[in-house]
Amino acid sequence: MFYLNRKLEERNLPDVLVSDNAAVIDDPKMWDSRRDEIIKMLSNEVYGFSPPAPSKIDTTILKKDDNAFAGKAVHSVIKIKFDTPKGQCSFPINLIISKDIHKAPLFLHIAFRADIPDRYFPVEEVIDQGFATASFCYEDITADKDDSFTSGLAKMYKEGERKPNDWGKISMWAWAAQRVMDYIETLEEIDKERVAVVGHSRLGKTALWCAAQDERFFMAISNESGCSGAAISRGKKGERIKDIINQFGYWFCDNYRKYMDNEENMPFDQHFLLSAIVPRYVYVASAQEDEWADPESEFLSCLAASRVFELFGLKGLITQDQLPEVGAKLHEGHIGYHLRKGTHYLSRYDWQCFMEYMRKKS
Ligand code: GTR
Repeated sequence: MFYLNRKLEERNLPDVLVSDNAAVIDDPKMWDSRRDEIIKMLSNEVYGFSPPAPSKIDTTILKKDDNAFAGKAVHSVIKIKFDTPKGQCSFPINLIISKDIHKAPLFLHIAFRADIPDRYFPVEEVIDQGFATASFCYEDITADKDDSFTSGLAKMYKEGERKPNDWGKISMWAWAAQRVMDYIETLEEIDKERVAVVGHSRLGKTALWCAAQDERFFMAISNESGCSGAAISRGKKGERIKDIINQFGYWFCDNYRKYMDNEENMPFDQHFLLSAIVPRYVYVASAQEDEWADPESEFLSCLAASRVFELFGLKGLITQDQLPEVGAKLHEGHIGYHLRKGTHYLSRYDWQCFMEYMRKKS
């Protein structure tokens, strides 16, 4: 790996296997406490701290179609309800379970729209390949705009002045996905050990952060998540921390502002986010023309996180010693990766790859 290692060295990354007190992590037994440190660091510096899970969630079935997709599946719309410091909060999810499969693995899609199907979500194809799906629209959690945290979940947890490490909206969307997982855990029909959380772009960042914090997820799938998602920030092309904060500062905690034009001083980089998912599975998808996300920085992040899998005697990304060519599909290791041709989009091809990888690893 001479060439790729050199590429990584050029990024001058902090070592994910050296703890805050400079101890070298060389035994898998040391990983849990290192992982805790990483989650705390990313909470404090990037995404903000999330509140604890509510003591329980309740549900109501809003709609049920027993013959969805030409009779192949049951499609339920379910309201997830839970208590917050300011009263009850709720949001709807779509749950689709094939009638033919018992204990189906499930894709939990954090979605831009609630539509079933949707141009980013070919539900029937997913069902036909033996998976169940759960999904929710992220704006049903809190609006994707700078509204001073006055909408939805944000409002329910808002207390006075915002602290520098209070949660941003990515943390809120990720927390909501965890509440969906609370519900999934109660479902007999689902294989709870095989739940992958999926998102595209801002919601790819969210999917990674969700699985990083919550070990119940079997796999995180990030499609073109780019800046502050899968992509290494040091030496990144396209969108930089300054750009994302200027446009979407409310996605993060305020401490993240420290790193605008100051990436070199971050005590972490985004391979820490992928590493927090180890030894579970990580899938990163890039698109060739998605220069804003920067496929090369997404790919190198996978390589940097692979060292943590090696600590467990596992292989992270399995690749030749070269940057991936367009069309590359690297599905052998504990980190999966593909580079699709085309632009920033969550396509059917991407879903086919996710399903192929899930099948292979299940
Ligand atoms: C962009 C943002 C990216 C990405 C994208 C998206 O404008 O700068 O980081 O999140 O939106 O979510 O589609």
